[in-house]
Amino acid sequence: MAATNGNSSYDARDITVLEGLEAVRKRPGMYIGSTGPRGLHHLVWEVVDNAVDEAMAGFATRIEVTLLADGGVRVIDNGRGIPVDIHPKTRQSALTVVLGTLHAGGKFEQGAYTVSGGLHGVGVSVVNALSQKLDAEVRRDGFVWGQSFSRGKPLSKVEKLKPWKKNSGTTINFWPDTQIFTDSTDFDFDTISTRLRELAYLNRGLEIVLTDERVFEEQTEPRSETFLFKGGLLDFVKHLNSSREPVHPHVIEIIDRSAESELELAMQWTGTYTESIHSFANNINTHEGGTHEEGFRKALTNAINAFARTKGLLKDKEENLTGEDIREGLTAIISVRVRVPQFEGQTKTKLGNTEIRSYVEKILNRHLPEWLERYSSEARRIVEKCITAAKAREAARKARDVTRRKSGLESGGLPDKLADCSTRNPDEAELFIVEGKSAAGPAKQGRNSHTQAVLPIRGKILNVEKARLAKALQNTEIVDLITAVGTGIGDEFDLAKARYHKVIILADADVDGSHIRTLLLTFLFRHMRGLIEAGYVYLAQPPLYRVKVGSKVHYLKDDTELAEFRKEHPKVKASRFKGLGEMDAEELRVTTMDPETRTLLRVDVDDALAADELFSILMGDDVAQRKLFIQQNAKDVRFLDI
Ligand code: 0RA
Repeated sequence: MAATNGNSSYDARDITVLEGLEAVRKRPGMYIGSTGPRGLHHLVWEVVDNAVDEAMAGFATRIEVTLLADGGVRVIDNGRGIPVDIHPKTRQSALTVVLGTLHAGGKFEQGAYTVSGGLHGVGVSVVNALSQKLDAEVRRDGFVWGQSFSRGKPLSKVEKLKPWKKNSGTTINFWPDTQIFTDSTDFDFDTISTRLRELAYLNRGLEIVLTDERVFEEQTEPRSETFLFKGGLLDFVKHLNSSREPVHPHVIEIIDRSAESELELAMQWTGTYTESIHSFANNINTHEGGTHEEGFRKALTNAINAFARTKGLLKDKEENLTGEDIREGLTAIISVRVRVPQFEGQTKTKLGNTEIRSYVEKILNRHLPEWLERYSSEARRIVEKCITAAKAREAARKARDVTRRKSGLESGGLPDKLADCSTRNPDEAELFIVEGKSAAGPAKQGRNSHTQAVLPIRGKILNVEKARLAKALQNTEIVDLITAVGTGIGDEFDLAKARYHKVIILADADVDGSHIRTLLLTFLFRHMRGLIEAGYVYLAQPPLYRVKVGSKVHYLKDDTELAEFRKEHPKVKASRFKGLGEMDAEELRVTTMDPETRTLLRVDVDDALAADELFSILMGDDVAQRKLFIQQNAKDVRFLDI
């Protein structure tokens, strides 16, 4: 509910809401999710979303985001500017109300914006409440206006700063409150850059500039990036497919604007074996899918099958291609704009509007067959790819049946190599996937056999990015893994059948270990994504160093910890573990396995898009791109969130 009434005159009910910013400071989590890094970045999204709303309404064309040297953030847009006129009843400037009132936002009047970003839309006032200082500057009505706040409270009235006949717009500077964000107020350039790039793709023609003016040791010049995509989603798909081999040259693009809703779609098939479909509603990434994706899938399956039949590529007696066959290797971005979005699901990222399912389906039923006819030689290649996928699926099914019988999956048998735990309560059960010949022994001895199971994995398991599932299922390591976890894979995946609620990858800290880790994560991401989404997948953190001071032994995770330790004990000698196998059972237990003393990293693919890109680059064919990526991201494994 908006805190203001429809005709934007304020009454007593609204006045009580004016006290609302105290509530935001008391329970920030209610408004921004958390006061950790995610909540902190939410402040930026909130201000940027307001500026993007101005762009979507057709007024702003450029947004500048600057990370200031003193820890603040500046967001400039060239929209209409937040209104400053004084409301007769409250005798307050609209600017003061927008920034000082909970939920007032910019959307007083129905129809001020056709559509607007939904999820973050808690209002700039929330940012104001959670900032130790916020300065607003508005350029409109012939002047520059300014007002400053501290922790949501105005420090002054709206001041007329100087005449201004040039462009209109809004500038918001804010400094997050260290009393609220007690862990850290450091903004992450890459996180912000990723989101701004995404926004620029989603809003074709909108120029977004990100500048980092903060001073780091290695960095002297401000770092700056400009995002402006004239091709919109088409450019987005090209970008995602840049490390993949397209099956056909043209990216399919469909755009529709009706009075009620808008649809933009871009897609292209590649020679890979996985689907990369990403959807958005009102600029928000709908990780959990929803009605727009459902409408898309239905129309796509129909259109491809109909085309295949009329061209005789699929014979009368042959079965229809399944949706899964059709989507193999497909990269697609679906973006809808909806007047009143309904977000559902665990993380409120599933679009619920039922009318959107039929809207998307209707538009695509009209345009997809048109495209396929017009580019019929490309369409034929697409269908051939789908038919190959169908044959491979049939082969995979057979292979799966065989592995099922072989592994005794149907009789509930478990892999011989698995040292299972005795508890049957998945909530307390943990599975350690242990790489390296010599580590399995100590891990089995060092575990708590009631709650901890150990599955040794030998050799490098198959790179699933380059192989179809049928092939992957010939690999005993993979079959053992699937059997032990219990959920099944792909279509048959069922989270409720997970035998462990922690699946922990334990690999050496060296290059080989990191390769195995990536291979395992790729497999889990592609075929058991639900396990990662549920937060069940972890990385163990074995130490890299052992140091002795007198008779006391310390374990240090990495070079940073060692350097820190050496400040206190400059002369200390450290021995480096070459592999997990060098640790005895007790050492492994204390440092890595025992819940009382270990640390785990939870694997988080909240941002499936970034992960998708990451995996296709890390595991795909383009060696040069992979090298470049690793050089640039050696220390930045973004899909991991502690
Ligand atoms: C309220 C009403 C109007 C625009 C805005 C707020 C607005 C808010 C923000 C926040 C950042 N940049 C912004 N730009 C505009 C409509 C103004 C009109 O009708 O002229």
